[in-house]
Amino acid sequence: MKKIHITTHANLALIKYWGKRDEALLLPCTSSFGISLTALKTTTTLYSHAADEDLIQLDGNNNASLHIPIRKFFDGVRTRFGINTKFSILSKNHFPTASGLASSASGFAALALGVNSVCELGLSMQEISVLARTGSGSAARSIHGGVVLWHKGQALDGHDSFAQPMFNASWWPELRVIIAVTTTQEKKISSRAGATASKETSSLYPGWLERSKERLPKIIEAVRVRNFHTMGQLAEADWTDMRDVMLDTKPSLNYWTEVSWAVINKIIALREQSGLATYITTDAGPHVKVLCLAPDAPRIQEELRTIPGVLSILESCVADEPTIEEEYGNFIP
Ligand code: 2P0
Repeated sequence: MKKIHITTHANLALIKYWGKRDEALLLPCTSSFGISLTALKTTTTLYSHAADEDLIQLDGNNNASLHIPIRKFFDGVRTRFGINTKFSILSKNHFPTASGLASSASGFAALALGVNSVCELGLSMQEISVLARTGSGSAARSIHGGVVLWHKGQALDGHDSFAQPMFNASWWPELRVIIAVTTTQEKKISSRAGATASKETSSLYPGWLERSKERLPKIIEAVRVRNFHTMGQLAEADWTDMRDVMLDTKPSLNYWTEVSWAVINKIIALREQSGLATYITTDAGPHVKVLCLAPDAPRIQEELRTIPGVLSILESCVADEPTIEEEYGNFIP
């Protein structure tokens, strides 16, 4: 029998995914673009067995409600590939989960890579990305390391909505993302519910879609020529647009806290007053992700440490490809 150990990383969007053209298949309204982060690592162990049900352990937390999307994902895999076995899954996020640090992205990416290997499905990376997407949209991006483009696709069945690797981890070794962690609490409104509400109720949503589409080729080019200012400006503009859509949603989605705003204001002040090359993005949560280049990282960390309420600071480079290790033996759940 084969047991698989997978290491994946969450992928931070610089051009965001927020809202779906198909809610069931998790097909996005926008293409998105992001970087895999070394600091947001997930390790997952997976094997198949003959027990009556899937056995799931997440960070030692056995809260059954967290297992529902995972069971649904494996039910989908069994139906689609005609598999009869159940699975044992042990997954650990080496960062705070469900609070806006993309734990579902690295988690479902690992499950898609893992099930392909355990069951020897022989899927291409494109097909693995599509499979990961059925667990959680952003997981489509996390099956790769480096810098990734997730095509929104056109097909109704979603086969062309997958992530494509654009630049590997060594493309831009000086690039850093510093994450100011501001809570260990889970967010009150999930990304899934929030994004649907934004699409349905925010009058700003269509405008953001248009601008996001225009920004995408520009940011790809900025990364290609390693133009940090252009990349940062485009990423921050896309975040600002998404943030305004979130705040304009009825009822308003306010994922940020006073501590988040203190961090954001500090970074903007550093840029405007000291000329520091640094930009901001956040996701559906209160943590703030600060983009910078390696020589400026110590100064930014130092400044963030002075802000009351910043719980920890994670410095990240662009992560390598996921790793998959095989172990053979007789595994009994
Ligand atoms: C992103 N986010 O592009 C965006 C930016 C949050 C803000 O992908 O419903 O957990 O499972 O497909 O992937 C979070 O959304 O949502 C997300 P589902 P997911 O990274």
